[in-house]
Amino acid sequence: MIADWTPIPAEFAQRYRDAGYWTGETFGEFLADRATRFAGNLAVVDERNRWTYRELDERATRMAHGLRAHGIEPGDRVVVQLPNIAEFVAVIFGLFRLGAVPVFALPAHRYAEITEFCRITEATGYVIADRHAGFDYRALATQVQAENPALRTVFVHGEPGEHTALADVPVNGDEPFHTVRPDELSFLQLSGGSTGGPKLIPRIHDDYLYSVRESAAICELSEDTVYLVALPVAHNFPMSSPGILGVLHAGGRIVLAPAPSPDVVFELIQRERVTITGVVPPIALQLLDSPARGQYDLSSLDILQVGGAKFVEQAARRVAPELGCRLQQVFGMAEGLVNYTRAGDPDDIVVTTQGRPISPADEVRVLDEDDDPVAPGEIGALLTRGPYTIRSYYRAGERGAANFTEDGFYRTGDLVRQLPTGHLIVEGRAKDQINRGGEKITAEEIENHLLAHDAVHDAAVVSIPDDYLGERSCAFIVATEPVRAPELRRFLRERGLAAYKIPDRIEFVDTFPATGVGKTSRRHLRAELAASLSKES
Ligand code: OOB
Repeated sequence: MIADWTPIPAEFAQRYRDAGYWTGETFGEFLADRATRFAGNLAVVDERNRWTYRELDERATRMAHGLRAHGIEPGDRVVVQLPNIAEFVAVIFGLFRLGAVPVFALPAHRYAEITEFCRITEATGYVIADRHAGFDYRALATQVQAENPALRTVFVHGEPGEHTALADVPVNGDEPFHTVRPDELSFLQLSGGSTGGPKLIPRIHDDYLYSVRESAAICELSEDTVYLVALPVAHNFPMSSPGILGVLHAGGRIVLAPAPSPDVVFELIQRERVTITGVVPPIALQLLDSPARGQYDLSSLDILQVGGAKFVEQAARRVAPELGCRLQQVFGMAEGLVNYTRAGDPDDIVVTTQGRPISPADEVRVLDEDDDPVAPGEIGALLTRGPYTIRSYYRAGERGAANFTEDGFYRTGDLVRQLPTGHLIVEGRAKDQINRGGEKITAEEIENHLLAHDAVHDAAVVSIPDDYLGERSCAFIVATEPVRAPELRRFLRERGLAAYKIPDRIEFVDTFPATGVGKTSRRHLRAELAASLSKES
């Protein structure tokens, strides 16, 4: 039998334990411990709830008992797709306690993505909200369930329709839970990916909690921390960099924002005396440019973290003087490696670099096209290996193998320069991905959907520079019969593609540029099309 994924090899694991990086802590345990230490402190705040640590811990335990009563077993995969609400925290800690494995989906995902997650993981449960941002997730769930026989139960926050009400799930119980091992699969996170369909990232308690603890230390979190979740909570950045897990680990307070608009964010910073939040560059720009800013008291805000996509220096320089807080750049990836600028870094480093790795054990290689090291300070492809970076994707087989070297380095697909201080500057990308304001789009995935249309002979998806989002997407189409852009967009939406993946621009061409002899290289084709587009703009 082929294993689902390749763990970090035993000799490395031992090294990480000996160094004190992997401590054997698990998610379920750490929350129980914090519930005793910080019992009466507020842990989670959203529009409707204010839960203390004790309350969160009790809710997680009751959720675990209830999920078990509904047939969810240790090791089962459960797709969790919830908006930024307190129940998200109760559900994931319920699953952790039970030893079941959350699969983190984003609210923007639709049929095409969710059905893939269910198919790959053979999920037995799917947790949704009834409606959110004008979309009814119950109908989506019914459709997904029809094609995934393993998916037994859909749990709905709100009106359940034909499914199971999440509110009815929690129960008291005293049957003990399966003992969760720290080297067990703890959850599956999503990869932006660069080839093929979505890829799932297997993380274990030991490796993830190491990154969480160190992130909390780097960001100087404490019991006094109030962290605003402005991004979708299931994304790796607000989850663990230091995110909700870092904050709970430190005994601080999580405040969940229902949307990342300036008014909502400013209002919550003022009302809850928020000390730190993390956003993607377009949101940082909105906060900087919002005329409403002056009407709010933002004096509690100490750190604005910006990451997920490149934050240009010009904007980075505005943060401290205009928002009155410190900027921290975060360059991370759900596969592992996370870089931060630090409190003691000179201002120039903070505004011009994307930080340096969390751990002294993070191995970083900057390589040329032949996989040879570039001269110090030169641009090259970033590869990494370390105590919290995966060695394989989950159930990806051959498809995933190209992303790793024989000796276990992950090919990030990012082009970087490294300073003598260890700080990395992200200079571009070698992977066929579009980074649309932090939301990652795989060119190949969209092309495959376009190719399914009868009128499409060939398709190439490229990025176009954009002042606000950093990049937008453009699909070049060679058509076999007349077809218009709105029809193609509608076609993609009907296939159930998340809205952020629908091409912003669609260009029709007679042929694609020739790419030399032999096999057509999509990589070169995309590069050529992107170059001609940026010349034009
Ligand atoms: C974060 O994670 P993912 O998995 O959504 O995306 C990772 C990719 C990186 O490989 C890089 O291409 C890009 O997103 N990226 C950045 C960046 N931060 C991420 N590119 C330039 N500058 C940055 N600061 O995006 C993520 C995970 C944890 C913490 C923060 C971000």
